[in-house]
Amino acid sequence: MADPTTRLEATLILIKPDGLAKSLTGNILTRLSEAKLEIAAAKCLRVSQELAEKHYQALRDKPFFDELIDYIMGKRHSRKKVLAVVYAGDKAIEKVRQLAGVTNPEEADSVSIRGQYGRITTTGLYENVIHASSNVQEAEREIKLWFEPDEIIFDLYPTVSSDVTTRKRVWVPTPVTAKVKS
Ligand code: FUP
Repeated sequence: MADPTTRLEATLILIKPDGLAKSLTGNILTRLSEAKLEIAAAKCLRVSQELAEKHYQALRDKPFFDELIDYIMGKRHSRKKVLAVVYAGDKAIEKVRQLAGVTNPEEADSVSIRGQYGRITTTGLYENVIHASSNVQEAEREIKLWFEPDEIIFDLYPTVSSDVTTRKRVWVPTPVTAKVKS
């Protein structure tokens, strides 16, 4: 069995709805590229109540929890989606957290992503434009929550084959058009 301590380190980042509404995607990805990590997975998705609550389960007793759930679901912004990206590489978690800055945008280094682009709302919620996993355990839990194994190009964590059959939408086949005689 592979030694888990030698595993490729990975971290989850989310560009939150405020980051997308402010057209910061390009700037944020450019800043994150400074860490010289590999993008292992990426997708744009709408966040369900269930996913939001699971993601922030550790904060469920906080007074700002309901506001936080509305925020990550995009209910406070014009963009009801997030961009989720998995970065992999040496010290990925620490490098990305460094570039992201601390949770409170007012306390974050002014050249960090949160320091540059975040704000505190009038109700006191930190709208800090980006989520970044804070440790190895959190990264694993979050990556498994947001991505299926086949959506990630590296084998980050052990998988098993499962025969579960689920109904899913597929593309309608493109009709073969008859050749028009000239
Ligand atoms: P972080 O790991 O930096 O995202 O920080 P937390 O998991 O503690 O917080 C998650 C989110 O809750 C933050 F991104 C913003 C929000 N939050 C507040 O609005 N106020 C707080 O005092 C703490 C967190």
